Amino acid sequence: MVAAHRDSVPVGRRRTLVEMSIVVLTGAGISAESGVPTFRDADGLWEGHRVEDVATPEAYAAQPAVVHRFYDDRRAALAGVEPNPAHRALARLEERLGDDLLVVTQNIDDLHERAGSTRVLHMHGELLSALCRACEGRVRWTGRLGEFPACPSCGISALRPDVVWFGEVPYEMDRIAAALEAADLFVSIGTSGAVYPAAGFVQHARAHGAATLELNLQPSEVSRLFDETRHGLAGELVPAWVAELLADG
Ligand code: BJW
Repeated sequence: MVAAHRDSVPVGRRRTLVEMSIVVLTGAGISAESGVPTFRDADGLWEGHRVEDVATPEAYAAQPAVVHRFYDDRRAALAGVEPNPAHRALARLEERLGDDLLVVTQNIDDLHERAGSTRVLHMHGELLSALCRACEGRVRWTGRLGEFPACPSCGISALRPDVVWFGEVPYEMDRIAAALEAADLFVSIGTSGAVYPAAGFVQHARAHGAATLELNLQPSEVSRLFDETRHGLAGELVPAWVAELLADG
């Protein structure tokens, strides 16, 4: 059962911009036009494997060198990609909204930050961070992990990618839940809606009175739950949506 929205004017125009609190969820689709492969589109990231089969702690335990090479190559590729107009539009929106905009990203790249966004939560972790399985410390990591380097804190060779695999608990869930509950508008950009808990955020936000908008190349698995959906390239849809908001506000 979906709760009634706080008022009945169209998505994104319910209040003046300065009064709105917005949560944006982003997925792989927002980085696709930067040249970062998505997971579930053709030519997806795992080279013919289902991500659900390989992005697991069990796959890492069985074949650590293979998993390290996969993340090491993606980390190295980050140096060759740039934020696109969708990332930059969200950074422009933050300049206007400040603390009233929160970007929750499932992506482990750093393109939101490089575009200028500062209020970003990486719920599935970050490529440029390593997590020590021995001391549980985190360290910024730009090199390779596949050579099994020692942890700078404890000296044990137990560093893994600081990412969230299936069966692990996503990061920052308390802050995300609080933001969804306070949001006037929830916007989902470039995600297939195939992975929970992120796919459930639209229902969480709606249940607490937010209007909801999906911007994606094609209908996602949860499109029907949104008040409004727009289909097309993030690099076009997001700047257009942000321009609408800024013009209204
Ligand atoms: C464009 C575009 C362009 C393309 N412009 N658009 C409830 C029901 C059923 C199952 C579960 C459930 N709750 C939990 C589960 C289990 C599981 C799960 O969801 N399983 C599914 C198979 C059903 N979830 C988990 O295990 C999660 N943990 C968990 O639930 O813990 C319990 C808990 C939760 C909360 C509180 C307390 C306890 C963990 C999930 C971890 C996911 N990890 C990965 C790998 C991260 C590291 C890495 O990057 O390698 O995260 S898997 C992968 O999928 C990655 C992504 O972040 C995630 C989502 O993918 P995304 O971003 O949506 O990409 P795509 O490729 O799927 O879609 C791209 C979209 O963009 C497409 O729609 C395109 O059309 C579009 N697009 N170009 C605009 N230019």
